[in-house]
Amino acid sequence: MNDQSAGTCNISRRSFVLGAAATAVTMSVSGNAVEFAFAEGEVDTSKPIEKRHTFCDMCNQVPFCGLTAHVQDEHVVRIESRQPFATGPLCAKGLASIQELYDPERLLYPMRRTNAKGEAAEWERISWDEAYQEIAAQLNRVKAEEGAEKVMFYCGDPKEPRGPICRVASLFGSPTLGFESSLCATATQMCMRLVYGNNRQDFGVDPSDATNCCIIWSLNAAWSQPNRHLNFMKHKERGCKFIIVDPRITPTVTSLADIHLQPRPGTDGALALGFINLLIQEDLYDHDFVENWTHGFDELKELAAEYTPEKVEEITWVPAETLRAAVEMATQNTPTTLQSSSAGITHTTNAGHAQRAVFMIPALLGQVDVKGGLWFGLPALPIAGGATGRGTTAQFRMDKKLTSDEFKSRRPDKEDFPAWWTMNPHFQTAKLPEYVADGKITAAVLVGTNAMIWPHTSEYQEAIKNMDFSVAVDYYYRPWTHDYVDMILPAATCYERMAPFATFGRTVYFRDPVIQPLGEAREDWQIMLELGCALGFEEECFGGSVEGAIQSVLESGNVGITIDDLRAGKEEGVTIPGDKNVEKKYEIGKLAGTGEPGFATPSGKVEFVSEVLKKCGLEGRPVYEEPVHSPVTAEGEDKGYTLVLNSGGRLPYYTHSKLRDIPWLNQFMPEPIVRLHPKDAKERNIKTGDDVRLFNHLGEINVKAEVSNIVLPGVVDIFHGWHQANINELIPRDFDPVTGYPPFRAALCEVELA
Ligand SMILES: Nc1nc2c(c(=O)[nH]1)N[C@H]1C(S)=C(S)[C@@H](COP(=O)(O)OP(=O)(O)OC[C@H]3O[C@@H](n4cnc5c(=O)[nH]c(N)nc54)[C@H](O)[C@@H]3O)O[C@H]1N2
Ligand SMILES: Nc1nc2c(c(=O)[nH]1)N[C@H]1C(S)=C(S)[C@@H](COP(=O)(O)OP(=O)(O)OC[C@H]3O[C@@H](n4cnc5c(=O)[nH]c(N)nc54)[C@H](O)[C@@H]3O)O[C@H]1N2
Ligand SMILES: [Mo]
Repeated sequence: MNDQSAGTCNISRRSFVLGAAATAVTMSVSGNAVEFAFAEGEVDTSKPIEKRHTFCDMCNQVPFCGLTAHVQDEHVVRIESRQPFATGPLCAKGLASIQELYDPERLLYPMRRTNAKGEAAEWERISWDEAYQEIAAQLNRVKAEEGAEKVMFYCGDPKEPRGPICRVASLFGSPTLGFESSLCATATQMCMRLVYGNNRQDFGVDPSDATNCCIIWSLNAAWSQPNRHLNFMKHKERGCKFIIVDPRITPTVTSLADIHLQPRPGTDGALALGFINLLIQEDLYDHDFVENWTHGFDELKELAAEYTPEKVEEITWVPAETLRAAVEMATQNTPTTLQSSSAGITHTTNAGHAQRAVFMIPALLGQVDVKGGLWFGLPALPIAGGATGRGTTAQFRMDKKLTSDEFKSRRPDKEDFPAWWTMNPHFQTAKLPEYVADGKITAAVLVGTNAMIWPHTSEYQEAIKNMDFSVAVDYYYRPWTHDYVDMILPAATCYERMAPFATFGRTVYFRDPVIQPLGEAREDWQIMLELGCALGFEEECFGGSVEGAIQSVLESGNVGITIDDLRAGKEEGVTIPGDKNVEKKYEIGKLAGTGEPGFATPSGKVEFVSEVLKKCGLEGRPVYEEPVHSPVTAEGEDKGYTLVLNSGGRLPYYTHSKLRDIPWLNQFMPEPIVRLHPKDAKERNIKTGDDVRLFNHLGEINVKAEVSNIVLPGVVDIFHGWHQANINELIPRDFDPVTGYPPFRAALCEVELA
């Protein structure tokens, strides 16, 4: 029996779901479709089959890829890419989603823990009514005795439930609203806002037909968003040049790169300053733009001057000549755009400054808000919701309250991460262990949460274990987390839910559930709305009705469409007319939000020196700092590990801690693998297929070795989220002061034969 002290995970007990989802099945794949029969043999085509649409939920780009299900007798018997639809085709994960829907390991009933935390968890099935009553009683008790802010409302990677989570947290009165985005997209978005004042260009801008050069700085869409990669390929074939900055030789590099800058992980800040320095020293920057529309140029110039190509080579391992060639390519082939990502650069302790330095490049190139360059979109539809509330509006989420200083002042991250606190409606969860230890958080609602995503996971497990009460909502039992909670609720998958709708630009697609939820699973929106009712907000939560909530979103968004219009437009989507986009909106007062020319930053200009950061007591210039701290133990011993631990580079068939048990996907990488360069492998006498120990001062895991030149000598590459080998146990809890991000991509470790 497992003693369930923090840092452990008992995977042998994964099969305890109270009731299997479906009986045995057979499957066949044809083209981009998958067929799935319930009895032995083929689907019975003599019986009526109805096509119904949904959006795939196998990764976190939700609701995003269109999926069409063929339904017979209320069973999904075949799935295929939805057409016509804004995105597609489905990837391997999407095609395997049918195996998740009918996975016998799915959670299907609410369950309550019957023994003390710290012992191996035992569970009993309870009714939804019992569950809601107990959760409401516990949360209302904490609110009455200690204050509403001590209840954390948290949502992990799933993006779809975030709107109603915001609403319920706000109604309940807790500003302690957390998202997995505090390790993901938010840092990049913050940096974009710090430099340009808004996020209309998100993480950068993909190439359009006008683009002649595209810099992709740390994005591997070939594996993380394959249908987006198809678009990059289209521009490559047209003749657009590509500069790719990535420490690995990914399929994005091999299929697109004219120039590959391959830095030591975590050194992007120095590389970007080197790029900037060359633009300035060789007088390749746009003088007009810099003079009229930027703030802090002289300070940037002085800072960057230290980063000569030779010094940059020393720090980053990128040859001086390759950097020079990249600068030449970017300046000789305008319009030039730049696209970055939600991970990669920001997973280091220098995240905020490094990502800002990268984003300053298009401004120096004079490529701001021009077609083919860093072209700013129009404001999103009010019902689009953004990452914090897909398919909702600011009114629905109650953003006014969530973003007010008065409400936020009760948030625990205020002192630790002042820039984050200033800019975001959700708190930086990095110091959750400290907040629980200090009694600042004592209860939690954890939707789609896996503690494995956090650095040095055991401290977060311990925190969840030490809360007075916590309830999780998930598809599966995740031992790393659920071993430490008091209650688990079963969530309905994308085949079984209605909300939210999907928005692409001005086009909105709606779905009705494809089939009824299996067992007693319920959709996340319904769970949050019903919980809101149980907490005393019956009217504000529409009596628990998802349709009522969607109707309210549409009304508050004031976009002139109803739920009936969306239903009627289910095939082609409903397109809402909008304004025409024009170039250089900053010149005509269409960007700053005040009607004045300029940008929505404190200086009204593109900020090379951030006034927001300075006001928060932080460095305003994009200074570079070494990301890799020598791992000194608590006792002061320097272990001298030299291999750079680069963890989390996406794999095409897994999403974070998910999908390892989906047979069609698991075949591609059945066990965790660490990739090492042949030179490092040889020095350690390691061959492909060997069992190895990967370790540092924080812990160790056992994995298989793969000798590969995907990485440079001195770097190892490993995916996160393996239950049996959680790499995050080895990631130190050192946090970037601007964003609060940990060094997932640039810790240190050693590898040896097991
Ligand atoms: N070492 C390392 N660690 C990382 C990263 C890295 O690159 N390296 N990346 C970080 C990043 S960018 C991210 S986004 C995080 C992601 O990390 P997580 O948020 O943990 O992501 P997942 O494992 O995809 O999902 C979490 C849980 O949500 C459940 N779930 C999935 N969909 C739904 C749903 O619709 N409803 C409900 N209720 N539950 C659902 C899953 O079953 C799972 O248990 O990991 C971070 N951690
Ligand atoms: N199949 C699949 N798709 C996913 C996900 C998944 O888990 N599985 N997760 C989704 C999520 S939550 C996210 S955030 C996105 C992320 O999407 P991407 O950013 O495309 O994904 P990654 O592979 O994490 O990182 C991109 C590249 O950054 C490189 N990189 C690593 N360290 C550094 C560094 O220090 N500097 C630079 N310049 N580059 C570095 C990696 O080698 C990698 O090739 O993917 C999404 N899509
Ligand atoms: Mo992410």
